[in-house]
Order: sequence, then C-alpha cells, then structure tokens
Amino acid sequence: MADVAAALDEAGLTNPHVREYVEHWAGVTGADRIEVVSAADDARLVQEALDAGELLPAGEGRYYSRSYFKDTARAEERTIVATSDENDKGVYNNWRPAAEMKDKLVGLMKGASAGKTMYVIPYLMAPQGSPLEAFAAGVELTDNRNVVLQMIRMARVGVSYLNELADPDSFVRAVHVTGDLENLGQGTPDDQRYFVTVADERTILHYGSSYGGNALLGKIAHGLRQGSFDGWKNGFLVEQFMLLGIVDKETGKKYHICGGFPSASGKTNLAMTLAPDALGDRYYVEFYGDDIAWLWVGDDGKLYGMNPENGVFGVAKDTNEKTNPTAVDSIVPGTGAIFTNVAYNEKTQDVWWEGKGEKPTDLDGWLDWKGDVIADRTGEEVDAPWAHPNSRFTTTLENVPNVASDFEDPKGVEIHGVIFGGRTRDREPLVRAIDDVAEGVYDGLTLGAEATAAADGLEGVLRYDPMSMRPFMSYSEADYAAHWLEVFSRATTKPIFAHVNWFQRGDDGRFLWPGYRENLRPLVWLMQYANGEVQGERTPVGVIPTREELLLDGLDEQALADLDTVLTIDVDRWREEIGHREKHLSQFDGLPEEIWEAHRRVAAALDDA
Ligand code: OXD
Ligand code: MN
Repeated sequence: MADVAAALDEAGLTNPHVREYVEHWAGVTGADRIEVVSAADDARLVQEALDAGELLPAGEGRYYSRSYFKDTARAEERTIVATSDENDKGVYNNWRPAAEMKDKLVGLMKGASAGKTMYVIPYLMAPQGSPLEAFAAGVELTDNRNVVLQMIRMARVGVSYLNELADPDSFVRAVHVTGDLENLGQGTPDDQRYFVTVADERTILHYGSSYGGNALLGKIAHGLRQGSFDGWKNGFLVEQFMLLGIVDKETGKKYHICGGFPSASGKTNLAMTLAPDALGDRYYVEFYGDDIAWLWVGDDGKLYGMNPENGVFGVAKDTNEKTNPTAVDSIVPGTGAIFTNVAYNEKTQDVWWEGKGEKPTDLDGWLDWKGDVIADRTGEEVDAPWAHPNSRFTTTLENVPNVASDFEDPKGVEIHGVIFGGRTRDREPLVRAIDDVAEGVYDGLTLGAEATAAADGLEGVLRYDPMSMRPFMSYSEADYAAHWLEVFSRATTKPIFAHVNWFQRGDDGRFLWPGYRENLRPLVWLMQYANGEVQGERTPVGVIPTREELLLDGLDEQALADLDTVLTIDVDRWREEIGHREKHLSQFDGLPEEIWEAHRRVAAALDDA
C-alpha cells in the first residue's frame, strides 16, 4: 500500500479535504504509489513517458502517442449523469440514481490500479481569482501518466490552487481508472466501461478508457457536465462554446463573441481564425477558447465569459494553413504539443493526418495511427486513412499566436454576441441576427447539423443538438431552457444572438460561401447591427444583412456571385423545418412557455410571409 500521507506531505498538499479524498481513493483503487503533480513536473514526466515508450519524439519538443485502438473517442452511450433526484432526468443526460452508480463504479475500481502509480492532479478550470473559482477547482486522480501530461496542457495544474481555496471543501472529486483496455468489451453488449458524473455530489468516476473526454476529467466531465449542473444551481451558464474577440483598430473597440456548433461544424477553425487579408488593416481577431465557455452576469448587469481551459485539444483532421493557420503555428517544434493517433514516421519523427497537406509519397518509415507499417498495406487497406478521424493535437493557449492579451484576466470579458451554427446545406442563410432573448434561446435549442450518414437520420432533417450540448447535458432540457432565460433576465446589457451557416451548397454541390477567414465578415456585420450602425433586412426568422452592408473588399468573384443566395430565406424550407422543430421540442416536458411562444411567433411569421 502506498504511503499516502508521506506523498502529500512531500508535495506540500495541506488542504485537509483533499488529503482525505486522496486517502480514500488510494484505498479503493489499491495503487502502489502516490505522486502529486504540478505543471512544473512536465519535463520530468515527459522524459519518463519517453523512456517508457508511452510517448515518442515528434521532432524537437513535440511528442506522439497512440491510444488503444478500441479507445479513440468519447463513448456517449457509456456516459451517465447520476444524482439522487429523478427530476434531474432529461432526454439526453442518461440519468441514473447516484447510489446505484457509485456502487457500480466502486466495484469496478476496487484494486484496479494495483501495481500502478496514482497521480494526484490538483487543477483549476479558470484563471485564478475568477468569480467562478469556487466551481473551478478539482483534483483528478489517475493511474495514467499520459493523462497527466494532457491535463497539464489543458488545465492549470498545481498544489497551490487547492491549498489556497476560499472554501477548502469546494473542489470536484474526479477519479479516473484506466482499467484493462484489452478486456473491456468496448462497443459490445458486455461493455465494462462507465463514465459517470455524480453531479449533486460533485464527484466524477470514469472507468475504462485513457482517451480524451473519457479521461481528461477537467475538460468535459468537469468543465462541461459538472460545470453546467453547478451553473444551474448557482446562476451561471456553462456551454460547449468557442470564444473570440474582434478588435476594431480604427475605433479601438473590442467585441467578444461566443457560440456553439455541433461537431464537424468548424468551431475550432472559427475560434482560431484570423481576419481576411483585405480587412486586416482594420480588424484583428483574438483567440480565447475553442471548446468551452463559462458565462455569468456581472454586478454591472453585463454578460461576462471566460474559457476555463488552459489548452486546445483539437481535432487534427483537415487542420492546415488554410483551414486553421493559427492552430498550425501553435503546434510547431518547441511547443510541447502532443499528437495522438495521427500517422507517425519512426525514421524522421514527422507526423501526418488527412487534410494536413500533401500525402507523403515516400512511404519509408510511415506508420498509421495503429502503428502498422503503411508500406506493407495490401488490398483495400491501401486506401484506408493514415490517421484516426478523431486524432488530436494538444497544445496550450499560450502557444496560439493570436491568443488575446487578456486571456488570463480573471474578470473575464464582456460578451457582445452569442451565435449558433450548424452545417446546413440549404435554408440557413449566412447570418441572421435575433434581437429577442426567448427567440435566441429557442434558436439554440433547435440547433442541429445535417445527418451525415443514413444511419444518423433522414435527409433534410437535422440531428438536433441543443446549444451543441447534447452529449454534455447534465439536467433536464426544460430546466436548462428556463435557466438560460433566468440568467439573461438578469443581464441589463444583453448580447445579441445570431445563427450562422458557412455550409450552404449550390445545385452542383459546391459551397456557396468560402468560409474560414471570410467568416469574419458576417461577424463584423453582426456587431455593427447590434450597435445600430446597419439595419439589415427583417425576415420571419431574424434580420439578415443587405448585400451593401457586408464588407466585401477582397471577397472572391465566385463568392460575390453566390452572395444573394446565401442572403435569402427559403420560406418553404423554413415552414417544413418548423414541423421538425415542434416534434423535437415536444420531447422536453415542461419547456418554458416563452420558448413555445417564440416558436409560435416564428411559425406565424413564416405563415404570413
Ligand atoms: C469533444 C471535445 O469531445 O471537445 O467535444 O473533445
Ligand atoms: Mn468539444
């Protein structure tokens, strides 16, 4: 048995509640050794991981790792929110009774870290001094060194964060046990994995994975699921939102926009975007966060926001100079970036993924994400992707070249716009501004993206993903909607809402809008609209820009030719959508009447159009 007290003493971990928690779980998991880590331990831990073969060098100061081949993504069907109150059950949160889940997880974790080191990761999901600090502290216990290295990049990690808490008992207890990955029956009826957030006890128990959101518990389990439950009980919002700033160099004004996008709708690329060259003299875009925003109403009645994370855990696929130049610059040699499940060249230490750029023609030394030699592929394997579609890069915010100068300011930043955007081939215009709060919340609740495969749904029917929180919902959708309305009712200066869509297609299937850096144009229009500098054109579903109002300098000929189409409302398609929305919203018992009123207002306006 590990000498827990000695390890905690050596690390200077004095918080008595944390000590008690670590002692308890060291006993349950049966770990041999306890090691408390801080960000300052990174270089040593990296070296240990290299020596153990858990990491491979990927050029100077960059690293490569592979996860078990059946452990490559979040497992939503194995993810559960548990509480002691059945009223917390929602449509999406896989609610289960807390007592049942705790028993099950304790059973699975008992003795499961025997022979291993249990790392104690004290972390903060906020800049220190944030008004939400009481909800941001956590201690992850994990038996996996790679998880520690990822957490050091994704969260603020150090003993002092937990020793200095105003309320020393206010921290999330997050236990991660990897389990025997080769014998967990992933994806079979006999699946052993459980990823449980016991939300009303602020306890997270994850068993059976070492990958991403299943294992980096500060990020999704705490930063989103637990955070949103805490936000509901304590008057703030926690959302899977990106957050960016737009600086108008001419006026000196700075605007902040946050927003939710279902996966594969370009959220990270938007978060990290730059101004198009032609607008670069006037506008500068700053990066705050690509995945999570915590939002609250300040004493001045304004809505504030911050990114609780310290890093980016970005999808590698299709990341390149055009789609996301700042991401490319944030993972260059010397950044300490970790690549997971991309292709790796064991001779040159180079990494590659689909959409990175030209595929290497010389196959010498290249291994695919499973570690198999690419040159040895035969038959159908020859065309298989080299990287896993959910392969990732992990890098710190500090490495992102356009990170905002105030990204660590505990005050957060004022939020001027809240946007939602899916991937929609028709119907959704480039941007539509929504002035009314209930209609804005209604728009978020009816957010979705097109079904990508027959199995996902019917053509023309969205896979709805309310506020892009479907996999992270921790309580009922009706209460969630009411909570949004309540928070906004307290804001005396309200941000504008909008829906954006970069993915309209022409009859020949081509994209009608070039996207990427050009997306700044509709966002600038939105801020001008919110300021009353432009009026736009009112439609049944919001206000859209007139062609003259958009900044068009430097936009390519094809986009100019297609512009009228992306600024049009297809009333017939919208009327059809209203029926789908009605069915979607009807799932949520007890949805606030304001949301139904908003729905009926939009439906009536479409009928009259
Ligand atoms: C996710 C992530 O799973 O951000 O959404 O990693
Ligand atoms: Mn995410």
